[in-house]
Amino acid sequence: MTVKTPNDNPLPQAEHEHVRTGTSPRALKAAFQDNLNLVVGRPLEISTAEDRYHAVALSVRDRIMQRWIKQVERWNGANLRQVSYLSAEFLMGPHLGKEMLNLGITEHARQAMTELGLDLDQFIGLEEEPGLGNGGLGRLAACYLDSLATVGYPAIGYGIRYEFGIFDQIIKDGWQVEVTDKWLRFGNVWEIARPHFAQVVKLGGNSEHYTDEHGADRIRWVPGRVVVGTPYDTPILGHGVETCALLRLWSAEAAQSFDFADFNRGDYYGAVHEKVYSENISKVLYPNDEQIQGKHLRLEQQYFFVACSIKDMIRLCLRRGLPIERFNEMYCIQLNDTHPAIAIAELMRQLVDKFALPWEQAWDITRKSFSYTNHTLLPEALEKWPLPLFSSVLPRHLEIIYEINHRFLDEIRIRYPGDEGKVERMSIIDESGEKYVRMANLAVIGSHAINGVAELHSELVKSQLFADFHEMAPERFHNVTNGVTPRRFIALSNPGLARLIDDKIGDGWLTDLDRLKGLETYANDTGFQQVWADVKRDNKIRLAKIIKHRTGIVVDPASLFDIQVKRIHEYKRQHLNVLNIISLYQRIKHDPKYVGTPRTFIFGGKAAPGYFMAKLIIKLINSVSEVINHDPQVRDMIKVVFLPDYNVKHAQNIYPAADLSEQISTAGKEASGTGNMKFSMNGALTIGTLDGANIEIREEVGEENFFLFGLTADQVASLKTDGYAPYDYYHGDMELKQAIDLINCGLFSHGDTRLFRPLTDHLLHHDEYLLMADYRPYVDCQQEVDHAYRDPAHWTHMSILNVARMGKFSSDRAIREYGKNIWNIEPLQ
Ligand code: F58
Repeated sequence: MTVKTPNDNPLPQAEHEHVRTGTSPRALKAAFQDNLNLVVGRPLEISTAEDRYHAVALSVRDRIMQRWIKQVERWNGANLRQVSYLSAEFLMGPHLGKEMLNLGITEHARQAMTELGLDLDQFIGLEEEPGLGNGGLGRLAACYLDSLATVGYPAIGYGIRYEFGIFDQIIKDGWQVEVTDKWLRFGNVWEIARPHFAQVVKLGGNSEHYTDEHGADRIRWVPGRVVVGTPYDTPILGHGVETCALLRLWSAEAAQSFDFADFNRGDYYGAVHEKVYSENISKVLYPNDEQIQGKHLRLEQQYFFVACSIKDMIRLCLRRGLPIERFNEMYCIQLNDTHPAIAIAELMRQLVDKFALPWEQAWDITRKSFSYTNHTLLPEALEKWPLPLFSSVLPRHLEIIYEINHRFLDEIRIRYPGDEGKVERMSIIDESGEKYVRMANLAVIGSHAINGVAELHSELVKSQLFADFHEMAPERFHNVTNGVTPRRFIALSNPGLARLIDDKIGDGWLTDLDRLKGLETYANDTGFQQVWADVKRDNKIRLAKIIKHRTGIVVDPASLFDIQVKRIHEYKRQHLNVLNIISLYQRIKHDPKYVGTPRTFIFGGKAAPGYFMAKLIIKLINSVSEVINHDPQVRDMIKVVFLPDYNVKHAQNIYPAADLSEQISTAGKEASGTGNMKFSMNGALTIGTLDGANIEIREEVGEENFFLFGLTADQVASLKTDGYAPYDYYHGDMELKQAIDLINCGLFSHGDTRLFRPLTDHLLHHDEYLLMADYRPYVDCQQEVDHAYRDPAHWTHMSILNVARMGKFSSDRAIREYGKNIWNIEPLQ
């Protein structure tokens, strides 16, 4: 029996049969066998599951390539402006399931495998995830590629092919332990190396003046060393369309000529060292530690991929027959935060030093090409490079930045005579102490458009972070609220829900998410509520099995699944969640007749390896979990689970199973959040603050369908200026005091009263993120949640409305807004 999957739209009959491109079960079966035998080189009988995964993946890839080839022909024929999305991170998630979904061949592939006695889902589960990103920012880049392809904008995502992505997290004795992620161990079938498009990148050395053949004074960069960047291409197919985006990731290698020179001199070890040193550049993704700033290699990484990408764009521009003067007509370059912002200086260098354009013309082209997205207001996350480090890696770029800065500050002095404070704040060079290059200022000055990622965040970008720049040119500031792809985060992750939606409103919603509104009519329909609740229950059973398998903890799928998954950070306040759990625990212990809603609290997320407090929060969650889960008096009421190694693959099993989504950051700190959207799209209700995109989610789903608590961003700011005294809250609230005291007395740490002191002391005496102030409203709001969950029909009604009203948060909408307001381009479709 074949089951219809949502949005399986097979191609017309004729194409079904071709072994490399056909999409019928028969063609897919033949393709699998061919690939297994002729490419993987294994007979079916003795092939391993990995071999078979490879053969399936190759069969899918063939079908994508066919579309890619057609598209390249189309692109070449048309004079289209192309999006270059520059990002140090792309957190793509596993490809196989998603590509089959977008091709519309999942069920045919499943049937083909079944006929061979094989299980497609086993292969989907085997795929190593390319974890080339830390969290939200990298995942956003991946969602945007999916949407660029689906909406039909010509686009290339440029980034780094890290050999080691984000570490794998294991938990030992409650602590996070990092394990290297060897995602390339079995190769990567989705990519194609393109060594003939390799680029040479200079580093270090110095710049020198020379006179060219026309007698003009010119400057050139004489590098200390060079490395080669080889591009690896992965086409990313859109959903239900023939268009692809391209992900082009650069891998660093030694420049051979240098090796040979050393070999010839007999310096074998010197040559090997050079090779190893060069390859280091794309070796490892930096975790989002605070200490990144001093890292020489990190700056080299950033420049490396940016230089390769800009050269690649110039190559393509000239190949198309466009003169370099028209570069900006061919490209809109989006900077995904400041990590690629050095591209501004690099394009200037190319235009001025190499193509000998006058400075003013080069600057005009540059500013028309670039736009910049800011993803954080946290001061410690704003990139700045110590001047000596910067000049040792990029001496010529520093000169160019000085020139950009000099001209810019002259303008400021004319416009605001005597306002040296403004000049200091707006300067690209921070001269307040040790000197730094401020990458955010470079990004703002060198871009025609700047945007934040949710309405509140964009307002704060204008009023706080870049207030001086905004005052000067308000028209350059925009908001584009983030979005996520419903293909991965509904259809692929939650097929049960997708089928249910298809049955009710047809299958067009996946590329037109506003159509989910059609579900509103059924929100009160008890029959529909029942099947809706059944889907949720099935997803919870699936997650419960995973939890049992991965942690040994048994959880009850009938309990409320209360989930907080995201990077561990103090501003995200996982420890506020823990304080509520401890208070609940106390209440149950003290009141034998306590009636409440049984809950399973689920956490997941990685801490940056160098972030002590975040690691201590993980230890606290696990310690509380150990005590509560083993206490016979409470364990039927509450369970606490820390699911290790939160990543895209695991996330796909988590969002669909959530009843409650925890979005509890201190107002004003979370730029947008995107997990909040993924939960809501899967029918979870949110408990959250007025922060980031929570505000817009609440506006969309209706305030009665959202559990709101806590200080607003304005209240946070005034509380801080008025003098915040966390200790007073501790003394003023018995339950809060008990929770903190319980941690301090060693109950969760086998009697060790010092273990969690750094955390509790910080809360009592500093509490930068105002947990103490938000504790009571949070705990009370959790009581409302408890109450609401006891009315299943109403809860399901709210759940349906959450999904029905999530249209705005599709990444397709976000990408269309970029297209219209920032890039000024029209989609192909
Ligand atoms: C995140 N930033 C924001 N940065 O925190 C989140 O609110 C937002 O939804 C998301 O971007 C997408 O806009 C983020 O994930 C990083 O991971 C950086 C990576 C490079 C090192 C510094 C952190």
